[in-house]
Amino acid sequence: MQQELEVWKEQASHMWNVANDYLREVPPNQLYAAAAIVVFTTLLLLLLRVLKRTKSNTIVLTGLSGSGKTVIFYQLRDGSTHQGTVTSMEPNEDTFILHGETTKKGKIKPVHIVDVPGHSRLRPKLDEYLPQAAGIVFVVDALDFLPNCRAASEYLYDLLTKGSVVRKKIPLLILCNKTDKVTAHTKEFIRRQIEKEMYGFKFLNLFTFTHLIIQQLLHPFIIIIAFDGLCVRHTPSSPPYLDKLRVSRNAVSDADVTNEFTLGVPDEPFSFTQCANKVTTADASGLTGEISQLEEFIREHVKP
Ligand SMILES: Nc1nc2c(ncn2[C@@H]2O[C@H](COP(=O)(O)OP(=O)(O)OP(=O)(O)O)[C@@H](O)[C@H]2O)c(=O)[nH]1
Ligand SMILES: [Mg+2]
Repeated sequence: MQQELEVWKEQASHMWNVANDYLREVPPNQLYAAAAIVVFTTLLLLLLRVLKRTKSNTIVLTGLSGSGKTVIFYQLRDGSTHQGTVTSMEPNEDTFILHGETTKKGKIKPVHIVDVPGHSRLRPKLDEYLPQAAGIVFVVDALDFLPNCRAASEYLYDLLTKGSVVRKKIPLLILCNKTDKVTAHTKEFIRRQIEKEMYGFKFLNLFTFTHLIIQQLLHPFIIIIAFDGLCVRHTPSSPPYLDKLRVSRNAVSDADVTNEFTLGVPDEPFSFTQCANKVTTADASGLTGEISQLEEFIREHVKP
């Protein structure tokens, strides 16, 4: 054992001497350049690893209360509805491999799904999850759509004008749920109706904007307005006259007074194609497990 160690030591010292002789022959400049390349490549590889790791795998499910988010959450995770749900009072979140992919071979990246309740009191919770979202799924009840069209459009408008959503251009899917019922509206119809509703908001925004200027002239209220044709920025606190205005007009979204961006192109009917975010539509039935279009959207934005 001792002898083997001696032989090994001798070999190591011989190799060290050879390496030293070689390095002495190489000009110092070449040595520095080689060292710099090694350091640079190591740093680059580390950076790529970190970037790859920080790529979000979060998909946020949002939409009005009763649209079917929790049923969809369970379908994605367990492939079942857990025999019905009740109105959620807390966000539901978990990280898992989609149930539809559990039989697939190879390494599959788990997805972090967050189901944020639609109750207006719980909606502020959404702001905690949006900054890390790789995609947003806005669930719409395609069955009971018309009576809820305005409320859904306002909620969607609010989402699509949030700084955290617009700046990161988070893709958004309008998921028309409950298509198992024959009386459910089509995704094309739902998209058109929401666009029409939002076109109405655009006029109201202009109205609000004019009021802001008038009030700015009348009150020593500190307000920053940057108007570049599409975008209006102002202080987040809403002056009382705007609340009155909102009540009287009955349809101005909360987004008008709190969000940093507005939607649309002047003199053109509103269309989702004008949004900074990519907005697409899909059908689903959480109840019967028809969620393949949703799974496609998830996998498009959270690579397996
Ligand atoms: N027919 C039909 N009913 C559905 C479908 N998905 C959900 N529902 C029903 O719609 C109701 C509301 O579903 P939830 O998943 O609790 O709705 P939610 O969006 O989570 O509601 P909140 O938690 O209040 O935000 C339940 O009674 C479900 O059974 C569907 O695809 N088809
Ligand atoms: Mg729920």
